[in-house]
Amino acid sequence: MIVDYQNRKKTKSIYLLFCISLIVVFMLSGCNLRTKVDDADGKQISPAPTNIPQSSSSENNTDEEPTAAAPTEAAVEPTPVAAEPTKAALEPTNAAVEPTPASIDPTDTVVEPNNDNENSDKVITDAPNFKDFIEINECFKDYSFDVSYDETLMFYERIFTIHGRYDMNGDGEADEIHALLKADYQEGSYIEVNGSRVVVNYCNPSGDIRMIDLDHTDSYTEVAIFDDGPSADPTLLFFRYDGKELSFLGSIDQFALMDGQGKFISWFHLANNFEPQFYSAWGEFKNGEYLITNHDVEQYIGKTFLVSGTGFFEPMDQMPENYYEYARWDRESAREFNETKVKILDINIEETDRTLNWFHVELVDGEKGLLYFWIGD
Ligand SMILES: [Ca+2]
Ligand SMILES: [Ca+2]
Repeated sequence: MIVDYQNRKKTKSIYLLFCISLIVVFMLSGCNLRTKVDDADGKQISPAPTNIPQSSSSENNTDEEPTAAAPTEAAVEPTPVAAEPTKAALEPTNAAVEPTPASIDPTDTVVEPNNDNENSDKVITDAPNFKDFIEINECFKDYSFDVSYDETLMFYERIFTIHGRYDMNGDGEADEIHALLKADYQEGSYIEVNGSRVVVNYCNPSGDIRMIDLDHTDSYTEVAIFDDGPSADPTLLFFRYDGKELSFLGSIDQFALMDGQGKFISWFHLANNFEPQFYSAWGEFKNGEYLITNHDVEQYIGKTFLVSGTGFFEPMDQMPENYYEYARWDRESAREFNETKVKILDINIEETDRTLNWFHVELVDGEKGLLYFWIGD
């Protein structure tokens, strides 16, 4: 009995010990599990919470280090990038051309999708956005030169003496501007800034002269001289002073558009009578010349536009190669358009002459013909 009792007591104690160790093991393993979860959070394995501090820290970094501009731009301007997916899609190669910025960026794992879009957007900014363009006539500075001339002389005999003071190179100091402009191609016209003179050789100045900022991304403000040209086809001559020398930048028709970032669209390269408007080339001033980049107009073929104004229409089923021979410019072929629906079937334009004026179109009643407009002589 005693043995039995002791054995049973022993079995009980073993069972008790077993239970206690089970509980201890269970508790320990529970603690371990919880520790693992905490560690996991601490080591940013969970995606949702870690991304927020990471991206905000990358923003802080970029604030301190302006060189890492990419993530900030992507973070600050997500909407414009998303709003223009077609542009990115139009030029997929561009994104591939510039892979380095994305790979250099240390935070690219967080902002990678935006970076791709942003790269495309960066490249797109090289080509102008048509919405940014306004008429040059609206861009002149609110500044008036002193202009004097002998009013008794006929307009073609006039000699304009011009003086102004304006900071042209952006160093904070006004520059002395003098000009002598002689009408109707008389010899001896010039413009001078702080003693640096440029002779204006072949010019029919109207006497109008203005200040204009052609590109707000540089410190210069340019002088624009109005040239009436030989037969009412006015142009603007641009001059820039760099702090040492005055130079002639080039000229463009007075009714051209500009984007304020050094890019222009000539009136001759605009579908002026079409709504929505489009263009065949844009240009920049480089080395005293107006250099243009062609813009694809094929994309407008097959589309319908609203046309307004006086045009000329020669009925014909096909666009002839010698279309110019069909242009009569007379009353018989003149037609008035007033937001008239016109479908473009073809556009005749050259690689080297981007004059946008010769359209083969279809009218609402099915009539097809050559449509063109008066663009001067
Ligand atoms: Ca100055
Ligand atoms: Ca400027």
